[in-house]
Amino acid sequence: MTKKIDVQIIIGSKSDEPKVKSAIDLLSEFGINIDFKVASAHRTPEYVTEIVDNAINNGVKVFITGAGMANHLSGTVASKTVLPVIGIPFSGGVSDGMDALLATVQMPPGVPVATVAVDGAKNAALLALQILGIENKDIQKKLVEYRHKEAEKIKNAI
Ligand code: RP5
Repeated sequence: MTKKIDVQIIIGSKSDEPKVKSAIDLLSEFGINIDFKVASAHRTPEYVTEIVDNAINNGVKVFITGAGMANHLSGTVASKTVLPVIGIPFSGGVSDGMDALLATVQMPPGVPVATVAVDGAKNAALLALQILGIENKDIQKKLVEYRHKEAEKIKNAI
């Protein structure tokens, strides 16, 4: 089935779902067309390829990929496209996410993954919005409003 996709989100396991929820919520709040899938670079490599190809055919502009442990999902997706890939290392595994952080960030020269913090789903969504915002002034405007609102929350915290 064909549907316009702006951001393709892929996570390595259903068990990762709560860790990506904040990204899905924020992108939805901004009215972004997202597609969300679970697929593993190790357990379902062909399915990862299928998702990437389908997203490209449907106009995707940014990928967000998240996995724990040996997060090869982000690098694998990055190897299949020249579109930006934002990788989220998930907590768990060795030193609660250090393994996934290194697996995500330590890409060899030539195939970058824009890596956010361990469990940094919200920043992954914000970075995706900033990328989409380059060509879309409405998104930029909403991002400025979002920053102001967040700043107000801090100022009013006490
Ligand atoms: C990774 O292994 C997944 O992204 C998940 O974070 C971790 C454990 O996966 P499950 O055994 O819960 O499916 O590939």
